[in-house]
Amino acid sequence: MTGQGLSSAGGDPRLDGPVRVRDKTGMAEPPDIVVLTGAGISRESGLATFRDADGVWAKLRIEDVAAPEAFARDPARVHEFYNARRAQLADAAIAPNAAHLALAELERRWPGGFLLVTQNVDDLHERGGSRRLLHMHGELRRVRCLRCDAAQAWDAPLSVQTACPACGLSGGMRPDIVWFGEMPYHMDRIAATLRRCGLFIAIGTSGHVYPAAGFVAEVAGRARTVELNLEPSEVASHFDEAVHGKASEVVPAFVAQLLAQCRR
Ligand code: BV8
Repeated sequence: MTGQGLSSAGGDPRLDGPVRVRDKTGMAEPPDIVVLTGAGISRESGLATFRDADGVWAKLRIEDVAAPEAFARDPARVHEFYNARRAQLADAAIAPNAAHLALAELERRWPGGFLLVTQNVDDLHERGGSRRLLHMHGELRRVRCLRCDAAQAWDAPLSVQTACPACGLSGGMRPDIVWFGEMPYHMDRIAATLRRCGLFIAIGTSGHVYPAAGFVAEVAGRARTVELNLEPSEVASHFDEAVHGKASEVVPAFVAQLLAQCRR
């Protein structure tokens, strides 16, 4: 098979457009795949989900730690919440699981276009080998300065006293996370890719948070839609197919089945 990558304007290899491929027989192209992941894919790596019984929102209120108003009201509390999660992510015990690895293999071997959109702010997809990846809710290991808007990688604790390395001012450093009420990142690129996709796979997400939960409705009827989740999500009725089980089991099995089909 020969292919011709369509690189993105910015030249960022992680955002290369779909690889258009025709096999020797000129058979129809394999569908472009969009995968959406949520906290459930990282659960078996040791990171809590949000809405399970032992989840993050069982102990804390969104309004207190994951909204701009919370940060304006009590920045120290919000910094404490994200500093703890950033420190946990740095723990050697937290590592990509078989589901993360399977998605990276699918990206490498799928002959059609591929994009992984994650709601997760951890870096387990990158560490598992994924490259065509968009973090629509931001990243735990990045921070942004409200004074000069510079964003950068960051692994240390953050506080209101932290001075921005770019502008030198303190008091304005925040986690580079999309809070409730804020516009998610990369929405234009996600919308354009959803318009082209022929296979939409949602993994480990409750279908509770919008706009991510609305993606399946956008593609239903013109793309094959599959939900891989521990249990039916709140938008399960929009999916053509579902496989319920742990991500580390159902995702590798589904990826193996997909790759076997495209080899035929
Ligand atoms: C927006 C921060 C518009 C990062 C997150 C008022 C104003 C504006 C918007 C709204 C509003 N009221 C409501 C909205 C919309 C709002 C929303 O959807 N609210 C909900 C509560 C109803 N959305 C927003 O605010 C979004 N912004 O709409 O902006 C706008 C328009 C114009 C101009 C400006 C703005 C922003 C949404 C992003 C918010 N940030 N988090 C962080 O701290 O981590 S969202 C948060 O939920 C996380 O990012 C998380 O990823 C996301 C979704 O949760 P899930 O990933 O699905 O996790 P959950 O625990 O829910 O489910 C886990 C699933 O896994 C379960 O189904 C479980 O069964 C399964 N599972 C468990 N274990 C396993 C498993 N599956 C497989 N294997 C396993 N082992």
